[in-house]
Amino acid sequence: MKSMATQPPAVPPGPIVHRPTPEGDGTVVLERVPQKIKPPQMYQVLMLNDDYTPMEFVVVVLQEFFHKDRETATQIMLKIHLDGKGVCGVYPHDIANTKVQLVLDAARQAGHPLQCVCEPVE
Ligand code: TYC
Repeated sequence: MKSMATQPPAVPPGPIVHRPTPEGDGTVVLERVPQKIKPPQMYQVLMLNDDYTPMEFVVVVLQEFFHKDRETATQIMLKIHLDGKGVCGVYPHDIANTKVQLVLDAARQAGHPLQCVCEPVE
């Protein structure tokens, strides 16, 4: 069996630059420049309220596709029902888009007009 990682993945070292010294005698210093990395832009997946999708269907979607427990799923569903929309989860772009598509496919398959969208966080 493969052993489990105990450390977070190491940040790859930044590039090395060749910097001539101020003396101008041809001496060059090799300098490691810190890597410029940013965390990925995150996207929140929102579900929108409508008058037709059954509450139970929304709760099950939140449990199955967003891994919410029954109580949390019910709270999110009720928030959407009352406020018009609510956040189901926050993910990198590809995962957020996939979640939206899975929800829309399941809703259409079941004949419900449920709407689900994603938008960048901040
Ligand atoms: N408003 C719906 C009803 O009363 C329930 C509902 C909740 C629908 C959340 C969509 O995203 C939704 N049956």
